[in-house]
Amino acid sequence: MGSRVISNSSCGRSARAPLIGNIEGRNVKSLNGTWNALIDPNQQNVFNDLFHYAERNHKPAPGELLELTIENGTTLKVPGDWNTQDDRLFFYNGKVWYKRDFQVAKKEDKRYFLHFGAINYKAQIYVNGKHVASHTGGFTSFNCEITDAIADGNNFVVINANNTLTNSDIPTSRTDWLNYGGITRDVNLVELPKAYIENYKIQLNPDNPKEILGWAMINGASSGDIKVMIPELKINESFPLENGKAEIRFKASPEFWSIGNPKLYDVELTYGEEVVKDLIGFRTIKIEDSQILLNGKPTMLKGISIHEEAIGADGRAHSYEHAIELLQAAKELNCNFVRLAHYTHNEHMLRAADKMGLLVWAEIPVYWNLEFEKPAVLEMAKTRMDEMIGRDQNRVSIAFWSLGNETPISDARNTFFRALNTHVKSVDDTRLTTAALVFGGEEIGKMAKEYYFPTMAGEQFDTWDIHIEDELASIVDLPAINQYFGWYYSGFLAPQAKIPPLKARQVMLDNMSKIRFHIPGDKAYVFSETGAGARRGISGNEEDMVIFSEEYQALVYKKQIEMWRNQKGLVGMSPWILKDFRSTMRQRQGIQDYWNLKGLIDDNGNPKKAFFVLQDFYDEKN
Ligand code: GCB
Repeated sequence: MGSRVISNSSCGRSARAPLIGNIEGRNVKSLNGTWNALIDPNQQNVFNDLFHYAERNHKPAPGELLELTIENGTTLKVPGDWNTQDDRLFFYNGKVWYKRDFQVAKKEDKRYFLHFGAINYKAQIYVNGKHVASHTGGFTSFNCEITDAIADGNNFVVINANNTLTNSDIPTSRTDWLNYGGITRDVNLVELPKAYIENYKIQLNPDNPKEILGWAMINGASSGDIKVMIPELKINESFPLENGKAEIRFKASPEFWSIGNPKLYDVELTYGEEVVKDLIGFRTIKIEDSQILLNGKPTMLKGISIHEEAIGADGRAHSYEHAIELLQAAKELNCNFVRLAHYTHNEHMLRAADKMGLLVWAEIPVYWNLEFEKPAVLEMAKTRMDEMIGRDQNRVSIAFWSLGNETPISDARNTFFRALNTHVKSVDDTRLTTAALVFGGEEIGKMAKEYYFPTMAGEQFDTWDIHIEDELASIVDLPAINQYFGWYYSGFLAPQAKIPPLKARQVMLDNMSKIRFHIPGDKAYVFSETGAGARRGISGNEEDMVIFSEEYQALVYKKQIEMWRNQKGLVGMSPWILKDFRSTMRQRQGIQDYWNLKGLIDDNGNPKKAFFVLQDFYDEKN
């Protein structure tokens, strides 16, 4: 059982505090709604002007000349990205100031916190004119204590959100998704007792499924007992605190949570006057003999990748309803597994996946090329992981922690991943680690030389062997491969083989069933991405292979499926992607218009032809 996640933040009565686990199970008041906002594109001195008025919580009087003040500025909905709330902010990367008033009936024997589901990317928080916390990282939750900063009655909070990304950030500014800015997830005011349950972990012992293991941390007291109750299992046990932490261990034989039977138990933790309620499931996940075993049973991962964008509602998904709609679409596809790419999704997704019986791959935005050689970048990645695990460690659906996506091979990068993998294992050993490997141009070049040219010269090959030579495959428990046969790779093959692009695509498709992947150590692996772009409504004959037609996308899926059937050690897949998503990289006018079109459903949830191809394949695997 891994150790507790320790937040790197400073702790005080008005400061960023260690993450409060299970925010849903606490006494909260939502601060969602319409907030005042001021755009600060030039990043010049707005703070001072704003602060001048904000300090006094100045409300403009009729006839008063105020220009740069938030009360006279625009408004934005929270939670929500700014890009899709105002056309002028669609491409905006920079600072926006937010403000809202809130009331507190302040009690002397309580402590007060602000909890943020996520703010992208950097956040500065001020309460009643006082700086109380800062946070970096656009996809994880954080909270700050404001007990000493608030008064009984009216208070106000000012937040500066800045979504500017640099080469030293995680992610960097180069991403194939829209860098949605703002307070993108729920904001809550939290009232807690002086000594409260900070966080806890309650999971099945991975080595003994008849035992439950975990820990609980108390903030504000170091001794006493913490009580754990699972009424349905007749568990009612107390565990003593030592230096504020209790080790939890008891015998139990819970019914397993599984894909067909997502059994969750009511779990109650009590410390002093505080009772925290949660819904927790129990299962084991392992890899043995090149198979994924869920509760000891071989399980094929029939998956789909998902970005955090709502169906039929522009922008970042942020509600439980959005989560249900996305996961429902995955279920219609006959999935039992979702890859939540490429960053930590909101907590609603995990709660919904727990209830719907979907296995989850959870990821941090270590994406493409980071400054892997910099120790600070590794520390940042560890913090992203700690924050994700600290929030989600009791979500039974999460089977895999993904360390990163398509990172170019180098010694520095391998050292980085070895350290990150060891770190994750030390924090949580009830899940498996994974990472999506890049497979691309170089390999295709090699294939062209080794296979295509000799074949043209008359020599016949029965198989196209692809040997994955990336050390990362050995570092993680479950290697995952992103491959785009039938889509990008013809673009590499055509110049190598000196054939026209259309011919290159034909060669690829004709030969896909001959491809055989070989993974170091013959480990079990998944295809974490594959796919092709199609704009719903564009059609063409399959034989014509019209780019962006639904028929061509469907053809690529058919050929992929033929290939999947021939792979040894392939234990699942999560093709790219459930729904079309916004990306500023996709600028083909009249077709893409800033959308990545590899979705199996369009933005409004309408299925494309390939949806049914994958749906049938997954159905057959039932
Ligand atoms: C990839 C990336 C993913 C992209 C996708 C694409 O390999 O991992 O973030 O969106 O390809 O559509 O090119």
